[in-house]
Order: sequence, then structure tokens, then C-alpha cells
Amino acid sequence: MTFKFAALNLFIGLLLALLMRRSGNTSALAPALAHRAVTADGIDTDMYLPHVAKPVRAAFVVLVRNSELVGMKKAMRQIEDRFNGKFNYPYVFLNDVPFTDEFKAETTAMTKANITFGEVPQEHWSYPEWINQTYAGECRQQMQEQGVFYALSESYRHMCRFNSGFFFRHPLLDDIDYYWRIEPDVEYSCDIDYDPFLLMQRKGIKYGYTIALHEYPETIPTLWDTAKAFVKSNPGFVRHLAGYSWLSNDGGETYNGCHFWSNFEIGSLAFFRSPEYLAYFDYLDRAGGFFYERWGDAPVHAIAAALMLQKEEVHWFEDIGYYHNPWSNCPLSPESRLRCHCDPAKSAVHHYWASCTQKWLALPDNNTTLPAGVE
Ligand SMILES: Nc1nc2c(ncn2[C@@H]2O[C@H](COP(=O)(O)OP(=O)(O)OP(=O)(O)O)[C@@H](O)[C@H]2O)c(=O)[nH]1
Ligand SMILES: [Mg+2]
Repeated sequence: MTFKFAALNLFIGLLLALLMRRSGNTSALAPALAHRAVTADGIDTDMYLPHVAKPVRAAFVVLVRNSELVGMKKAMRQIEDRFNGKFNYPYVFLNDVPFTDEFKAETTAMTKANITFGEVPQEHWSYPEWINQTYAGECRQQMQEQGVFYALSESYRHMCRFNSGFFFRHPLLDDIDYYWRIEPDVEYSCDIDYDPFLLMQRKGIKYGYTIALHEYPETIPTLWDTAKAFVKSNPGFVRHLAGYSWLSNDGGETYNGCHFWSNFEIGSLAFFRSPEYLAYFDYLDRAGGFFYERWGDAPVHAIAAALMLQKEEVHWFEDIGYYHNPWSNCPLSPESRLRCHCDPAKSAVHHYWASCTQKWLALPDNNTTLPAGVE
């Protein structure tokens, strides 16, 4: 009897072990059989652990003032909750003055990701020697009388010039290929379950945006003519002829103000570091419009992107819910209602002033025709 029971027990034990092995349930076998966790992009999630080298050399790049700490924390909280808590891309903070210990401690506490703080070199935030500062002061007064936003601000002009021509040269970005620009007080209203940097790298996208608007013409009276003069002496700069029909409604004669709103940008640094872009920026900088007018980095970037990049190298992140006062981008699809808290009816894309997005999407894929009137 005892022997029979022992044999039966042994048999049942062997049967159970076999069944558990088939279902992958034995603890000794689990690691070998378990699937490794991957993201929606098919990347091993371990690659997104904090302080591990990421599949793309990329970072959030933030130019910000110490006084904007609270707004910065609000923006970071949303970036972290909606995206970066899973992806852990590093942050690079830049400032024209040293960051306070309070700023550093409180922003560092918002994320597990790596975070570095740098100062803008003085030569990237000051008047070049060819600028007549007395005349620049007179121009500011004149713009103030015209009611132009930030007409009197010198720091706003240094900020626009820095974002147009220098941010990508900062040593803290030396090991970075893609940047994602954020500003204090912006809002991110949708979960982002994939890696936008990886999308850009895999698809060869050089510039990503959420909202495309018309610029205030009073801030850029001579920008278009200056850009055209540059192109005339550097015709190889234009690789996307159809870009003219996005920038101009009269065959290139005048600029219609269309630009990608640069407070949100996900971009390739190689694009800005290219000899062509650097020559373009240098030409604009010598013309003085950053100080004698109030050229924004958004139209400066956009003119270059529209003319240098192919249609498909510029990507509308339609699926990224985003708000910077007073405009928002909010995806429409029923699927996005489950991961967003924004109102799609208020998305800028439905508004005339922001119709530059539709205009880009309507450009021909075929890059052969030059609109009438453009030389
Ligand atoms: N360190 C530093 N950052 C600045 C300065 N001026 C602007 N910035 C930053 O540059 C970015 C753009 O400046 P904003 O003042 O937001 O300009 P804007 O988006 O055109 O204007 P708003 O509609 O007022 O937001 C923001 O991230 C600011 O924090 C400055 O003088 N010093
Ligand atoms: Mg802003």
C-alpha cells in the first residue's frame, strides 16, 4: 500500500512539474521564457531607464529665467506624467544668468532623468559690434508707438536671436542629435505612448511642430527681403521649391507670415548646424533685424525649414495635445479622446490664423514646380 501511494505521489509530482514547465510557470525557468517588455516602438524598456543611454541622442532643451520656476515645474509635471516618466530623456536648462540653487533643486526634484544647467555664453546674448545701439533704441521706441508686443524689450530680442542662431551650439548639446523645446507654463494634454525622437530618426524627419500660425508683420518688415537677398547669392540653399507657396501668397513677392510656432519644436540639430543654415543665420544677423526690428526665431526657423527641407521632412505632431497661451493643438480622433484632456473643437488648426498647418499638408509631394514670380 505505502509503496503504491509513494509511486502515485511521484507520478502526480512529475505530471505537475511537466505541466508547469509547459506553461512557463516554474520560477527557475521563468527568466528564460518570459518576454522582455518593449515599448510601442518595439524598443526594450530597459533602454529608457533613467541614466541609461537612449535609442536616440536627444534631450529637452529649455531656455528659462529663474523667476519662471513655478511655471517651469508645471510644464515639467505634465511632460513627466504624459511622456517622460516612461522615457526618461534628459533635460538641458539654459539661462543668460546663473541658475539659483532653488531653481536647480526644485526642477531636479521633478524628474528621475538626468538634468544639467548651463549658462549662455556672453557673445551669444549681447550686441554684435556692427549693431548701432543708439539706432536700435530709436527703433524700439518707434515699435512701442505702433503697439508691437515686447517692442521695448532688449532681452526678448536677445532671446529670439539666441534661439535663431546659437542654442544648438551650446556645449551641453554637443552629444545631442535631437532636441525638444519646452517653455514654462505650457501644457501637455495627451498621453504620449511612443518616442517622438525615435519616429523622427527612423523616418528622417528634421523638424516637428504642433501649431503653425501667421506672424505679426510689424515685427518683421524686412525679414523676407533679407532672406530673399541671401537666397539670391546662395541659390543652393533652396531644396524645396514648393516651400515658396507656403511662405508666400503672391509667388514669392511678399511673405504671408506662415511659421511653425517655435515654443514647441522637436528638431534635428544637424539641420541647424548645417553650413547652409549657419550661413543663412549669419546673413540675417549682419542685417540687424533682430535688433532694429524684432525678428522672432519662429519665422527665422520656418523660412529655412520650408525652403531647405522636403515636405515629408517636416512633421505635424497632430497627436500631441499642447497648449501655449493662447493657442492649442488637440487631436480629433475618437482614440485620442481616451488619452487626452483637451477640447478638439478649440484646436488651432480650425482657425484661419493657424491655417498654415493645412497649407503645409496641401503642398504637392512632387518637388518640381516653382511658383510663378519666384526667380
Ligand atoms: N534666461 C532667460 N530666458 C528667457 C528670457 N526671455 C525669454 N526667455 C525664455 O525664452 C522662452 C521664450 O520666451 P517667452 O517670454 O515665453 O516668449 P513668447 O513665447 O514669445 O511670449 P509669451 O507669449 O509671453 O510666452 C521662454 O522659455 C522664456 O522662459 C530671458 O531674458 N532670459
Ligand atoms: Mg512663451
